[in-house]
Amino acid sequence: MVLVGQYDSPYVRRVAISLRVLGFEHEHDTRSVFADFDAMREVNPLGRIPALVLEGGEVLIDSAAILDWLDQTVGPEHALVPPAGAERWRALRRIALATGAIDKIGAAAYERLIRPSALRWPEWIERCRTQGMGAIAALAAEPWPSGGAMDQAQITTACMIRYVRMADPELLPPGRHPSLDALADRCEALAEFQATWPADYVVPRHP
Ligand SMILES: N[C@@H](CCC(=O)N[C@@H](CS)C(=O)NCC(=O)O)C(=O)O
Repeated sequence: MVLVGQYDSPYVRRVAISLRVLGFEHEHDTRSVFADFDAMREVNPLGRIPALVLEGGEVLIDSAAILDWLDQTVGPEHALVPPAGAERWRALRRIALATGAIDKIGAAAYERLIRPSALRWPEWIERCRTQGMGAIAALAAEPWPSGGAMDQAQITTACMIRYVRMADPELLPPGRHPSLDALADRCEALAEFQATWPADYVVPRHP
């Protein structure tokens, strides 16, 4: 199978890490949603990443759908989201907070960095950042494990932290939320995270 998309996307990265944690052999296609837009649309008609091309040629799109396929394929004993009950709902809440923070801080980043400055809307940027920071504060108040098996709530939250620190670093400086610093440090030390480390946030920037 082939994972399409670059690791500076936290959605691509959470899929890449999950593939590794669950032991799926795969190749990596690093085409860019911006620089290779037409080629990207040949894989995913939405022109977005991630996409996962399966052995038979079928293409899964959207990280949540891809992660659901991975969990279904390995079965409930190995799945990264608990299969039922309170543990599942708690995990889904954390994942929703982390992906919500990515969505809102990502929307603000597109507005701040990509949109030409004359067309930017400061109030909208601040609203999105406020929403993202609310989700981050809620995640910081959650009890995180200090060891043990990796799961999707930890993977997605650690990917969110790295993304925010690249795209809008002043929102999550080290020391503001020590529980999230500890989670990020523990996750990023693992081989699956190191193999997918994004050094930079690469988007077309307008002055
Ligand atoms: N809900 C989607 C979001 C994917 C997404 O926002 N991908 C971004 C990169 S982080 C993208 O493709 N952006 C380009 C665009 O939407 O034009 C998922 O979970 O896969």
